[in-house]
Formats: sequence, C-alpha cells, structure tokens
Amino acid sequence: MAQNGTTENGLPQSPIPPPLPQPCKISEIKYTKIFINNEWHSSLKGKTFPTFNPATGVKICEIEEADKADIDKAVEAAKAAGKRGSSWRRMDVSSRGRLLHKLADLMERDRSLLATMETMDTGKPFLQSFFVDLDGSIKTLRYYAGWADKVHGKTMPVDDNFMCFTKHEPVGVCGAIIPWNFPLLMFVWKVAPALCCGNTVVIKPAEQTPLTALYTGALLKEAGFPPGVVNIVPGFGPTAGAAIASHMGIDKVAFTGSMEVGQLIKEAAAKSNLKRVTLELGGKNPCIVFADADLPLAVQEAQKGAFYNQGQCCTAASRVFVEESIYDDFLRLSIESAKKITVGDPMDPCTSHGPQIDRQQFDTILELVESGKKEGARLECGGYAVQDKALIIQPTIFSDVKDHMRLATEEIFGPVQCIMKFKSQEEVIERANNTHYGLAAAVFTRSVERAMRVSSELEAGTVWVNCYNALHAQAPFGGFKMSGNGRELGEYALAEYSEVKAITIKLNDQLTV
Ligand code: NAD
Ligand code: NW8
Repeated sequence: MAQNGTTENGLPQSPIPPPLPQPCKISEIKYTKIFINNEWHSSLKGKTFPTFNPATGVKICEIEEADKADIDKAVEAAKAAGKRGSSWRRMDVSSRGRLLHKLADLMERDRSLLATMETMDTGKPFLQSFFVDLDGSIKTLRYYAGWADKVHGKTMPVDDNFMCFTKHEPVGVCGAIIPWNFPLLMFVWKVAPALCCGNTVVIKPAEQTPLTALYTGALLKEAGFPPGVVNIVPGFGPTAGAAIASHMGIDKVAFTGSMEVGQLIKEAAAKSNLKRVTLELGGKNPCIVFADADLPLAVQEAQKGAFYNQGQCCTAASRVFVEESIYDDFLRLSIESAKKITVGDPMDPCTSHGPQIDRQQFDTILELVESGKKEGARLECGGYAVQDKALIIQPTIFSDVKDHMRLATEEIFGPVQCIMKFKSQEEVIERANNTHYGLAAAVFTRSVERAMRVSSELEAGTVWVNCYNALHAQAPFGGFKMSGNGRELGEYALAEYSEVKAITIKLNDQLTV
C-alpha cells in the first residue's frame, strides 16, 4: 500500500485493512515422491526418509529417497528434454517467459498452502513464509519470465570481410543443491534463471525441507513445462548431492550451503567433468553503526538482521560494530527490544520467532553460546532454550565480543547478536574485512559521503546502507572471497546459466560491387 490514503494504483484506500492470511488445514501431504519427467517415482532402492515439523518434533511424512541411480534417471530425463529438436529446445523464447509467469500465477493461487507447508517444514513464522518467502519466490519468477525473450548477443565489428556475432545458448543440464533455511525461495533462485535461459534442471532440496519443492513439481507440470525440464530429487548430501556434483552428464552445478560442502562440490566438479560451479556459502556479515546514525532505525534493522529466520540466514548480521560514543545506548535499546520479541508457535500470527531447524543445529548454536561465555563475552539476554518449547532459542545478545572469539569468527546460524565497539572509521573497515567471508555488510550513517566511502571499502557482494536484508530480484546477490563464486538474481545471474557462442562468417569479396 502506498501512503497518503491511496493504494499503489491510485485508487482510494479502503478504511478496512485486508484480513491477515491464514494458514491452511493440511490433512495429507500429496507429493512425497521423486519427480522425474513430470511423473512421481519411487526410490529405485526402495528407501524413504522422514521429514519433521521442528515446532512440534512430529513426523510430517515419509519422502522417497533419491540415490545415485535415481539421479542418473533424472539426468537422462533432463538431457532428453533439452536435446536438439526437443519441444523445450524449439519453444519460442516468449513462450518460455509465459510458462514462468504461469508458474508464478499458480504459486499465487496456492500461496497460503505453500506458506503453510513451508512453515510446517522449517518452523519459520507463517506470516514470514507468506509475505517474504512466497513474495520473493513469485517476484523472482516474474522477473525471469520478463527476461526470457531479452537475452541478447552482440555484433562485433571485426574487419570488413567478416560478420561476427554472439548467441547466448543454454548450458545444458543444470544441477542444483539447496539448503533448508529458505527452501522454496532457493528453489526459485536456481530454477527461474535456469529455465529463463533454456536449460533443464535436476534439483535436490535439503533433506530437512523437501515439501515445497515437491509441491512446486506439481505446479511446474500444471503450468505446462514439458516432461524432464525440471526434475526434483529429494535425498541426502553425501549420496544424492554428491552424485549431482560428480555427474558426467550434468553441465553446471549451483550450490547454496556450508563452506565445507562448497569445497567438496568444487572438488567433485573438477575431478569429474569440470562442470561450471556457482556457490553461495554464507557469511560473517559486519553491520557497522556510526554515531551519526538514526539510532532507533539502526537498532531495529541490526536486530532484524541478526534474528530474522531465527538467525538462519547466510546474510545474518552476526558482527555488529558500534561506534564508542553510542555503544551503551545502542546496547540498552537492543536488549530492551530483543526481550519483546514474541517467541512461540510459528503458525500463530503473533509469533515472530520460532524454532531452529533441527536438534543438530540447535546443539551447535548452544555450544557456540557456551564458547562465548567461556571466552569472556558478556551475555546480555537470552542464551538458553525456551523452557518446554522444543528447539526454540531465546533471541540472544552478547556484548564485549572481541574479534578473536569464536562468536566473532564462526558462522553461528542461530539467533545470536554479537555487539562490538569501535573507535574510528579506518579501524572498523579493517576489522570488518578481516574474515575469509564476504557475502553482505551494512552501514548505518546519516552522511552520504561516509556511506559511499565505507560501502566502497567493504569486501562484500552486497552492502546495505540504513537497511538490512533488502533483497530484490533485480539486484545481484553473491559473495566476495570464500563466501562464493558467481551471482544469483538480477541480470548477472543470466551469465551463470548461459554459454556464449561466437559465430564468425567469412563474407565473399567477389559479391561486393
Ligand atoms: P550443508 O552445506 O551440509 O547442506 C546444504 C545442502 O548440501 C543440502 O541440500 C545437503 O543435503 C547438501 N549436501 C551436504 N553434504 C553434501 C555433499 N557431500 N555433497 C553434495 N551435497 C551435500 O549445510 P547444513 O549441514 O544443513 O548446515 C550446516 C551449516 O551450513 C550451517 O550451520 C550454516 O553455517 C551453513 N549453512 C549455510 C546456508 C546458506 O544459506 N549459505 C544454508 C544452510 C546452512
Ligand atoms: C527475492 C528475495 C526477496 C527477499 C526479501 C526479506 C528478508 C530476508 C530475505 C529476503 C526477491 C524479492 C525479495 C532473505 C532471503 C534469502 C536470504 C536471506 C534473506 N529476500 N527478504 Cl539467503
């Protein structure tokens, strides 16, 4: 809604606010099998694995488990769907765009259902699933739908006797391996640009969160994508994931997840067929608050940055540097605000903070909290699990965090905000950049000049000024340094999903007048 009593299209705003979206009643999960060639397949080995609701610990359903042989089958389907002469290959480019728009329409139609399913599988608050994950997914699909007929080559002036131009062609079969923190959004970030450029896809959702990806399989079929264009292979990393990374029939792999696994993926790609690799591997993102910042805004945004999605964001603001003169005020306001966060049942519209994804992540986070206490950081609030509420960790703030502590060097992936003090601009830039990561950073200041200077000097793929987690389908997203290779979203992602072919034609001099 625009302000001043009008909606975005200029019509008067209704005095009654629209009702909040409600979760759906899901009595049964319909899509639990491996999706190949627009059909649902059982696992060749006959294995299944359970997926749990992290808010209740209750098993939701069993999922057919893909292993190497199932991946082979999916790759064959993807290859056939993308081969010369196939309907997908011959489809005119604007129809490709229409199919992506159709998929976005179907996601809009089933938005409440998908948001409910996402919340069941991840534990993220329902309204966040509805307004962030679904909104981002639909916008990303529409953004790439628009690009489908606009991926141009160039004409190069060489010499008079040649005609030289480039064509952007699909890479071929694109593998994708995605994490559990934004299951549907990450699915779309990989699949939408891949399809926009005419590729076919074999994608593995995370073992913790396969539900919305599989549901989207049914929507892809309903939208009219030809069989084999997208194949969805739920399974585990060391089996199904590793089979994708080392597959001789896969031409490119896109991965989002941990740095350790990112290294394995690149190694497997190198040792198999040198497939193209794009990686998004998280960060230890600095958030710098200068004394001239709008303090309440900085407190609020830094906090959102630290705790959004229970801190399970590759972009999490996990190192907050605050200028000395406002440090005490910043800390006090942050603590007051963190204590007000409503923790609890993610299906409840009042909840803004739910459980961590699983017991393993929960234990790792609490172990890092313990390390912080031992290493001498000051625990200001939270720091423990919420009584009787499985897997929920109270939003946690540490002050007096020092650069060498594990809290300040390791990715926590939990609701832990680490607050540190700085004295000068030069010092804080040096400290902010002193990490192997380089995904995102933020600066809070009222000075345009300082914002320009500091954002230029920070080593990060994204820098937010006076905001946090401001992601858009139009803007490229990805890491400097060990946070990754390549970019997702925006026009830049198209380059990761196309091969450039240079065609040079010799012109016959005899025919010139
Ligand atoms: P992970 O890297 O193990 O998992 C991500 C994906 O990779 C999943 O689909 C998984 O099945 C797959 N995978 C795992 N091992 C694989 C292998 N050997 N070959 C191919 N694929 C493999 O991440 P995790 O164990 O779920 O989480 C551990 C840590 O990773 C977190 O604490 C966090 O620090 C980081 N993480 C980062 C992101 C991100 O968005 N960058 C997302 C999730 C986790
Ligand atoms: C694509 C994504 C978004 C969007 C909005 C708000 C908060 C957090 C995230 C986010 C198109 C349009 C909007 C977020 C999403 C993914 C990661 C980290 C943060 N995305 N958002 Cl990895």
